[in-house]
Amino acid sequence: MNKRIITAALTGAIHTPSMSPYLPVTPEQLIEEAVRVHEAGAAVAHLHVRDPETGLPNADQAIYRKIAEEVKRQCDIVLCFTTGGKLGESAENRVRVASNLRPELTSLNAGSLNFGLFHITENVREWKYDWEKPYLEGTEDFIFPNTFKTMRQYLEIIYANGAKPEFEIYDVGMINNLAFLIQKGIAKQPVYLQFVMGILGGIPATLENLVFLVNTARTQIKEFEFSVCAAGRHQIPMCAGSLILGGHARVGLEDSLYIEKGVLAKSSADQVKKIVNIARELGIQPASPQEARQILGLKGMDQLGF
Ligand code: KMH
Ligand code: ZN
Repeated sequence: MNKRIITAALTGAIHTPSMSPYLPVTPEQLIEEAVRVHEAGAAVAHLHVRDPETGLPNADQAIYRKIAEEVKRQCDIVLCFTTGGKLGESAENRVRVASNLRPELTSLNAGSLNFGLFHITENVREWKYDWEKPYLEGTEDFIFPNTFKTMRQYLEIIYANGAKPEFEIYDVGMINNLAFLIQKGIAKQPVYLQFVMGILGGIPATLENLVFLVNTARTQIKEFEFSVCAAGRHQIPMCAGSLILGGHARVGLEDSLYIEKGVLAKSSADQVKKIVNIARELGIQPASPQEARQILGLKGMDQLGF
């Protein structure tokens, strides 16, 4: 059976509460969303956490644990924890979740980039919280730091805790970064690539660029699985392109707040259902969490730290 991994990125650290009433903020909302996306066909839930009162992204370990334990109690979805965290979070705080929770999967951002969000403030008429506008506008002068040193340090921690890194690739040079880390024995094959497309500061979300990324990865990295996530209106078309090229797909309100032009998605599960329907029309079935574990070589739920 042609099985592919559908990931749902539930909340992220990009969108802010004033942009959508459906953006999950509290642990309870995130737990509900993780179960909902599992029912809709997602095999992996990608998790960030936020201050439950204000929605400000953070790296609160107690909140991570509360969500992880409750979701695990309710379903067997794979949990992928971000090591990207809130924009501007310290390197130590970002990666702490890997040693605290000993998850199966964590992100690993494979290079630094300008992470521009200042332009998305235009379509918000009224701000609920004081932090939102400065957080977004501040990205005009923000570089998302992922140096070779922090990548090495993160990978040591991730591997020491039995997790697999999902390498976030925002541009073609990051494939070269990863090829270097593999060659030095710092990153282990087979690797799992998440092509992150359409971020201002990264590679534009076009099919030509996706083919370019896949071909470059085939040239520079021997064994890999790849997935695609794309910002905003590019989300579904680029995920469909990934499926056609043999890849996996990531949707979720972290990357797009919409289900179609001008219509806010009420849940990441709506986007999961949409990409699952497209996959099925292409003769592709969504992988179950267990099948995703086999595809990615994950350690299984009996070795988690939660
Ligand atoms: N926020 C996405 C653009 C991470 O969390 O470490 C990429 C991402 C990376 O999800
Ligand atoms: Zn993320």
